[in-house]
Amino acid sequence: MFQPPLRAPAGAPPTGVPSTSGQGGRTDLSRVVRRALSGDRLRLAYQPVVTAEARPEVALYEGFIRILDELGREISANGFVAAVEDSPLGREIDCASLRLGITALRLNSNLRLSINLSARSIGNTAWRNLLEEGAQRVGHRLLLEVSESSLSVRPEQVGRLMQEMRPMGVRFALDDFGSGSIALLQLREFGFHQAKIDRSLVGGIDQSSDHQAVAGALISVAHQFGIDVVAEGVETEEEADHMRALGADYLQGYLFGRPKIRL
Ligand code: G
Ligand code: MN
Repeated sequence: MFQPPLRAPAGAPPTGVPSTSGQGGRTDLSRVVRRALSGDRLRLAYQPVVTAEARPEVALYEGFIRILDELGREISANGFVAAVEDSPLGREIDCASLRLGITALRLNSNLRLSINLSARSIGNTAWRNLLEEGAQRVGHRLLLEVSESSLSVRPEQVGRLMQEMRPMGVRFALDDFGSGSIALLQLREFGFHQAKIDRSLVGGIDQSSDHQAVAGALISVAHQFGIDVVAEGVETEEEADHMRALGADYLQGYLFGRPKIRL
């Protein structure tokens, strides 16, 4: 079984995000992030993506960036990433995430890993250098996830990156598929390898014929284009069964495993 390279101290439960409310909330979060960067307290948490068979097997992992507080406890990423996304610190987090992912791939020759790409980092020289250097060694086991919203904001930059990285074997997934920002033809035009159906469609799909209709249509379009489909955010057996019946190729979500720093 694959072992990620960097470990969190054992037995440390996740903690909440420092407050973002009130004056100085953003500053507090920036300080937490800056200290974590300088103190080597950023980690990837790995969540399995499994085959949609009756006996699921892990096909790859998605890496989510996490920070540890001074006591080694995990802090949920959503708050701090959103708070610094537009600033230079956001680029540093993206670089750290990519560096950790590439290191994990280099140390584990069986590992396939997907990393979330922020469109804002595509033009960043440090990030780009890291990607090119890493892709030469482990590009064929790396998948980069581009969200629908990122694609709609910077389509030319994303398209160019995809073209330039493809010869090195790097593949691309469209994240949050079905959340609403793109035209379906773009799936084909950009040459995505994988489409990840948004959690908002998958959650409770067993109880909504509307969600079933939309997810079924998205899967059908992706398959017509020769693109694999992952259902994100699968939390119950009922959701998994429905996504299997609709033809999803892979399933991901708490039902199969939460993101973990240590596997
Ligand atoms: O945008 P993206 O799909 O990469 O976001 C993934 C986020 O969803 C991560 O923060 C991850 O921890 C979270 N996540 C992963 N699986 C599940 C799940 O089954 N349910 C919910 N609610 N969140 C999930
Ligand atoms: Mn993702």
